Amino acid sequence: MERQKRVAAIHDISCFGKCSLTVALPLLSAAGLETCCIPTAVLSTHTGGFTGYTYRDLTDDILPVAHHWNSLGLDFDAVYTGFLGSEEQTEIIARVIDTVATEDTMVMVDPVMGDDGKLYPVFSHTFPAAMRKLCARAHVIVPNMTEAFLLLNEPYRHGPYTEKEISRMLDGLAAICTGKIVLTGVHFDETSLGAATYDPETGAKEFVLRERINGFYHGTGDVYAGTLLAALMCGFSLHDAAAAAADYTVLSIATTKKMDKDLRYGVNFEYNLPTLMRMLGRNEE
Ligand code: PXL
Repeated sequence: MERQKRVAAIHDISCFGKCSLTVALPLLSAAGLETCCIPTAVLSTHTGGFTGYTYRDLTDDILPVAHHWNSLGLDFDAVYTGFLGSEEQTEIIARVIDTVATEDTMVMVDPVMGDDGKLYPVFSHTFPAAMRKLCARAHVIVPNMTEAFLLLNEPYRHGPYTEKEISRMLDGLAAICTGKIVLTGVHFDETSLGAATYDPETGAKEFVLRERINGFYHGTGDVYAGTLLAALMCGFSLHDAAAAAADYTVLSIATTKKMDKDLRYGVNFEYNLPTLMRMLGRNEE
């Protein structure tokens, strides 16, 4: 049997609303990965559309967890970060990477900061600069269009976009992060939606577009990023991993749409986990 890969996922726990760790852990486990986590905060719900949520900050616990892991001699095939509660946490995560990552560890940063042209209200206007520094440490970044504009320090522009415009944005992001780039929320018309990828090793810029399903479903960025990492860890190329992530996100949205649920409650990604395992080739082992 092949050696089991080990991943560290560093996000908040939103106790209700399916995002961050409650999405990352099951997806990565379904991919057969040993999944460890560092919770950065515990909230009663995510912040997207709910009010009155509780927020327990765990900033002081993050580095001690990493130091303890280090004392045990644990090594990691990937470190994956998402929603971080403060600028201070972005600096602490850089120190976690220094502590637990080796030269063989893939660092994936999802620079969770906003959506639909808006910075999430929990973040100050100086947060994107701090996130930019963390992206510089990554081998893979997965910004959505809002986050890409924030990282580039440019005003947001609604799509549809042109290929030239997306190519220019990928070049700008490549100046911030020398790793692979997967830009989500890309569309050239109103009927499709997907991602653009840039691989600095080959210089290839590619697009993965799928039919758009209307409606804003919360947590889909986390389903996309978790599946992307799962596929990369299973040996998929950047383009194939971006395609698998798009397919699985669309499948999760389509399943949710049939159930007519509150869009804040997150998508039903659980129903199709057996399909994800097949997509990742896990049933053939
Ligand atoms: O899905 C991104 C996310 C993660 N964690 C928390 C959030 C959000 C987006 O709103 O509020 C706490």
